[in-house]
Amino acid sequence: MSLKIESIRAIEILDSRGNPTLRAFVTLNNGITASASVPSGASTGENEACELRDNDNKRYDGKGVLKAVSNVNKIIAPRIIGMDPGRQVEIDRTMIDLDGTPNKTKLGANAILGVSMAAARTASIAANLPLYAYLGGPGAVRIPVPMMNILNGGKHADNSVDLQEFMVMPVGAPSFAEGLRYCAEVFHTLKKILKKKGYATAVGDEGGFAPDLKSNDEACEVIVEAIQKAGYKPGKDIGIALDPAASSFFEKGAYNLSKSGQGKKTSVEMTALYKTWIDKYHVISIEDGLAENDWDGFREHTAALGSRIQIVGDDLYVTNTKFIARGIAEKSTNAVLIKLNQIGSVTETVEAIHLCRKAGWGFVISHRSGETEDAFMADFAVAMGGGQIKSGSACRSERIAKYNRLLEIEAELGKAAVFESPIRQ
Ligand code: 2PG
Ligand code: MG
Repeated sequence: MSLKIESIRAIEILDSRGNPTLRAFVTLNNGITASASVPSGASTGENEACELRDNDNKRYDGKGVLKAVSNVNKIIAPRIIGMDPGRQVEIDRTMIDLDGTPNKTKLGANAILGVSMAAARTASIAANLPLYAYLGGPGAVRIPVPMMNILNGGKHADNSVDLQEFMVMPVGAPSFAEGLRYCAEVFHTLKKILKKKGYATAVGDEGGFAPDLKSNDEACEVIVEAIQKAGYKPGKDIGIALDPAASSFFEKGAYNLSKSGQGKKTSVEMTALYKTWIDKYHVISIEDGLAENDWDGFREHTAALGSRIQIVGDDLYVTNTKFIARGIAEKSTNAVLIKLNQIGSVTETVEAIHLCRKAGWGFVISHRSGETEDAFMADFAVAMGGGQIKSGSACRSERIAKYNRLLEIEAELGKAAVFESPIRQ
């Protein structure tokens, strides 16, 4: 019996913020069924593929996804049913063509990606392979170093910190399991330090603490203190990664650090500020240090800092080969943040990664601030072998689901597993 997709359906579910998102199910003619759920961002890049929402204010404040669900059930399903589940590129191209718009505005990237991921997962089960091995082949043995977000600010928290994410990377750990332990211990130590200083220890959207610190500097200081108090060497065992998400505080041509009261800065001044943090706090990676349209600023930013640390583009590229190609030509960064739902299909995400590899650039597989319990991206990170994953804090099950899946994969691979940080200080 040749394998064929027999049915496809979608439902509306909730993400980690309690907002609707889409889950798609793909069933084969041999009875195998698998599903996949689509995440959702808050600090979204303006060029991201369209997350189709109903805009019906009577439901979920307009955020319902019933149109996208219906697009899966009524438009995508009839075209994909009958196809071989192993032909991922063909499945994805069919949906992209069916949509026919540059940013998937007709069917919705949420509709297309849900089916794309569910098809891959169903095919992996049919092939009797774990998802990472199905997508990455026998060479998929590299477990990524986590970029663990332990302090939240910016659009992800109501506090006085402008920068969105302060993360720790266990670059000196011998394995993923040990690295995760390092990070979780730092997270718990940080909680004690914040408590002692009289700060709140409630968490933000990605599970990092969201205290009302006095400044962005203080955020770095308490993290370095937490690394040391947990028994690790900053820079050697654990480095700091930042995602300022600078588009969210770029206003009228200036970087406005208004939450912390540090005032307005030019891109050159921002780069100078980052340099002081690299020198003082063992910062080894900065993502979206400047705004998404500041291509000139990024060139200078990377020329100034790129030989010392990893410079990652997120909103700048939105996982889109068109923008990544421009970045490579202009030396805008030296790494790319990869989010499946920014572009809207597994095939196009893999294409974005190919481009990074060709340029010798790093890439980081990333979650969104609105997530689900689906750990697809953990398998995807191992399959792509880039050695880095960003999946939030050591708290909130939608974040932990990815880390736990990586623990499972590392254990399954046993001696074959490789854990090697692509960046060090
Ligand atoms: C980011 C992401 C994930 P969001 O900016 O990198 O951390 O946030 O999903 O809100 O875009
Ligand atoms: Mg980002």
